[in-house]
Formats: sequence, C-alpha cells, structure tokens
Amino acid sequence: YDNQYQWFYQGGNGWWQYDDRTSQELESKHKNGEKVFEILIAGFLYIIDFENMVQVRRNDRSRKRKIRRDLVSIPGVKGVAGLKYS
Ligand code: V3L
Repeated sequence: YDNQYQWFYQGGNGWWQYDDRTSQELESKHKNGEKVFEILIAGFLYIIDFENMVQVRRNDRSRKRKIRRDLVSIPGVKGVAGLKYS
C-alpha cells in the first residue's frame, strides 16, 4: 500500500503509530470500504470504527481512542505501538 500514509491512535498528548501488521490490516480494510470490524491488538479485542474514526475496547467501550490515517511525517508522533522514539 501507499507507504507515505500510516495509521495512528491517540496517546496522551500526541499520537502513536500502529504496529506494521495492524497498520496494514487497517489499510486493507479501509481500501475495501469496510466500516466497522474487530481486531486483536496486543491480546485485546478492539472495534475499529472508520465512520467515527475511533478504536474502542470491545469489552469496555469507555476505552476509546481517536484514530487517524495521515502522512508519516506529521508532528506529534511519540513512537510505534508504545515504543518511544528516542
Ligand atoms: N496498539 C498498541 N497498544 C495499544 C493500542 C494499539 N492500537 N491501543 C491501546 N494500546 P486502552 P501515553 C498506549 C495499549 O485504549 O503515554 C500506548 O501504546 C495502550 O498503550 O485503554 O498515554 C502506550 O504504550 C495501553 O497501554 O485499551 O501516550 C501507552 O498507552 C493499553 O493498551 C501509554 O501512552 C490499554 O489501552
């Protein structure tokens, strides 16, 4: 897919890039026009909702984060999947 674009989820005061595998899955579902689907991330089931651009923990809907698809070069990216850029 177009490598200039990446997927990000909201962190405290910034954004985290999704890990490569998850990012590629999001990109392919997005390309296929899927709107809402479940995905396993680090052992938890999350719902990805492209209509509202959020990820939500399936068993605890209060755990909601904004998501975005944007250029890799956007400012405010903290790292990848919790691994901080140093
Ligand atoms: N990919 C990887 N880990 C995730 C993801 C994801 N898409 N979604 C949630 N987690 P929740 P700061 C994040 C992790 O939403 O300092 C960051 O990756 C999430 O990790 O309540 O606040 C950092 O590791 C959290 O540890 O289900 O910016 C960490 O938060 C846990 O799942 C701190 O980031 C519960 O998230």
